[in-house]
Order: sequence, then C-alpha cells, then structure tokens
Amino acid sequence: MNYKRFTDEHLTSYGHDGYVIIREFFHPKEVALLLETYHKDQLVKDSAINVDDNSGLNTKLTLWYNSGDDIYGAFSKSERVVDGLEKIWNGEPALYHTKFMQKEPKVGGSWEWHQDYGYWYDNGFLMPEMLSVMVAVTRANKENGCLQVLKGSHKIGRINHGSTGEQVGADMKRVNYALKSMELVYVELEPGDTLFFHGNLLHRSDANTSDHARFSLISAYNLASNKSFMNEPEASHTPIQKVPNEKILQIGAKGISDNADILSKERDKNWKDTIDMPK
Ligand SMILES: O=C(O)CCC(=O)C(=O)O
Repeated sequence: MNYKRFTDEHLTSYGHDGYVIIREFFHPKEVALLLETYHKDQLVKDSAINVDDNSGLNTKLTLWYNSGDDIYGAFSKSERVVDGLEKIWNGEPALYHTKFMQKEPKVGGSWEWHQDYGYWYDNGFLMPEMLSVMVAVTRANKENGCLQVLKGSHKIGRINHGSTGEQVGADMKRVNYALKSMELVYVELEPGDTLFFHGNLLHRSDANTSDHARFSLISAYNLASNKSFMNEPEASHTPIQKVPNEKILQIGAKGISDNADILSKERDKNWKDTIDMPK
C-alpha cells in the first residue's frame, strides 16, 4: 500500500492556518478496522465519559494515557503521523493522550469555542508546542456536528478560558472579535481524512442532530522537551517510538491494551482538568 505523507505543502498550510487536512491520510480499510475494533471493545465503550453541553445533550468520549500495542496505538504512533509532527516541530514529539470521541446520533452534544492549549496551559506546559491529530472514523459533516475551526486563530496566542455549562470555553469577547475577521471553516471529513491542528487554534462543534454517528480518534501531542512542571504522565515528555505504517493492518482488530490508563469520572478526581472542564 502507498501511504500518504505529511509534505512541505502541508507544513506551510499548518503554519499559515493553524491546521491542515490530509485527505485519506489513513486508508478506508485501516479505518474500517478501527471502527470494527471499537464496536467489539467493551472496555472502551464502558469507559466512555459523558460531557454535558449547555442544552443538556452530551457527547461521549473515552480518554487514555500510555498508549499500548493495540490498534489505537498503531494509529497514534504511526510513522506517518510522527514524521509529520517532527516536520512541524523540528524536534521529538511525545504522545500526551488519546481520545475516542463518540458523538451519537440525535444526542451528541456541542462543544464551546476553545483552544486545547487553553487548558493544557493549566496543566503546567510552558510552551504551546502542542497539537491534536483527529482521524475521522465515520463521516463528519455539518449535519452530524463536524468540527469548526477559526482559520489562523492560532496566531492570537492563548486566550483565557472560563466555565460555560459543564465545559470550559474561551473568552467570548475575544472570540467574537476574531470571528469578524477570521474565516470559520467546517471541517467536513470522510473516514480516514485527518486533521492536524495547533493547540491554540479556536475550535468548536454543533450538536449531532442527524441520524448518523460521528466518531473520531483524537490524539494530543507535545514537543517532548516541553515537559510540564506539574504531575503529568511520563509519556507526555517521552519521545514516541514510531510504529511502522504497516502495523495497523497487521495488528488487526486488537482492542485496547491492558496498560492503557483510562480516565474515569469515578476514580480520577481531576478528570475535568484533562477535557475542557471547569476547574
Ligand atoms: O469533536 C468535537 O466535536 C470536539 C472535540 C474537541 O473540541 C476537542 O477534542 O478538543
């Protein structure tokens, strides 16, 4: 199979816009395997956390640290992703955490405008050399509440965040001002399309009012030298051991590994610190 690569053109777009979409970065066969794995993966499904939005709808997500030898890790540590991160940072990337986002039909809630670094900052990371990679597992479009981004907003720098409903959102005075001059882009994706987006890029999403689920795998990365001064997992500052591109199809539908440290609402008092939650 010919694997897509993160090119110099992708790098230029990322620097200019704060994000880049790479179509079919993962092959539909690879993503079909990921979806099949999720459907069988009781632990990932049972560990999903419900995040309420302002209207009472909620989105489910399963988040874990310590990515292991499983299909999710084969995506998040895949050489094509890590090569891209190395190109962006000119340094060694570390994997902070991975989320399987489950925006179910009719009930999947919205996300307020925010920057991911808006709260990772509060987790002790000095530099905004942090970003997320979102792989569309199912189709994402306006109807099922795809991600919306404000093009170029990473250049604003970090905006203060405060509570809005059960989520933490960016200061709307600044967001509304930015909305006047920056383009709002609906990130419509087919399964396998992949979005790299800067930790300071403003983004949000609408509720999923459609009949179709929107699932995605989002991994968050950090420049390994950007070690948090707080108690963040070792993996967040340990260079990633790349996994060959072929691994996804080789590993097959292998569910989450035992060493994954899955975030739990019951067990982890600080669970809100990790996912756009009020402190
Ligand atoms: O997938 C979505 O709708 C929103 C996800 C998001 O904003 C995030 O993970 O930071």
